[in-house]
Amino acid sequence: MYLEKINSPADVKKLSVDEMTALAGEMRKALLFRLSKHGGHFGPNFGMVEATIAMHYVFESPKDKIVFDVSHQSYPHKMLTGRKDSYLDADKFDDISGYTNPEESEHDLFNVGHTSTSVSLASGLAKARDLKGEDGNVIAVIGDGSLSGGEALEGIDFAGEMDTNFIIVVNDNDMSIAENHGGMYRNLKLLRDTDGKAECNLFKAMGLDYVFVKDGNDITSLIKAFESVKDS
Ligand SMILES: Cc1ncc(C[n+]2csc(CCOP(=O)(O)OP(=O)(O)O)c2C)c(N)n1
Repeated sequence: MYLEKINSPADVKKLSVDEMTALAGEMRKALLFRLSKHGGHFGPNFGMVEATIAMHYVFESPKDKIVFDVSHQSYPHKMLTGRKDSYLDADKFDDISGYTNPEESEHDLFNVGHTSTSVSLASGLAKARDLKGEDGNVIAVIGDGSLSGGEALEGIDFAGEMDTNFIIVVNDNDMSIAENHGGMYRNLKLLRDTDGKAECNLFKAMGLDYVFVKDGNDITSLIKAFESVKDS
């Protein structure tokens, strides 16, 4: 079993793509084990398994800072950052919370549970890094449902003129707690339908560079995309 041997992101970096694919299967089993007995967020975490493996393969957390929106999709991240036992051993279920928590790990940046927070929080980290003359990547992870919240839009607006390393990973799974509403979602659909090639692109219009990944569960294309934006 690969998951049993993962104590930090350094252990993920030693794996081949085939091994990471096997690890993803083990992580889903562990998620199902914990969630079916203990409760928690199923869909958001099942959807983020490969993306989280790829992020920890490419980036150097905790120097590189990953900020999760809501943080209800951070369970795969917890598994890969020293907390796997709380998904493998029922006696350890209560050692961790269902959201990111800086008291649990140096890989968790904020205590959050609200939507639409990650881009603004992460833009503050990026600003602080630059003011202190430090380097490292700052990555905000946000879902399509949370993207239309006011605080997310403020963050994107701010990011568009920061002109510094700042990466926003939009997990557009066309799923939210309720149906998405608003003009933004027409553009997200257009981008999905055109493999990200549509001329009308709300991210580019806000001043950001844009990389499209069609299959968000394909480790190879996720690694390629993250490597293309790392240190940019
Ligand atoms: C301010 C606020 N409003 C509502 C919620 C309830 N809530 C939790 S997750 C979520 C939306 C999740 O959808 P999305 O951002 O697309 O993420 P996904 O679960 O698809 O990964 C909502 C509305 C919340 N946590 N905070």
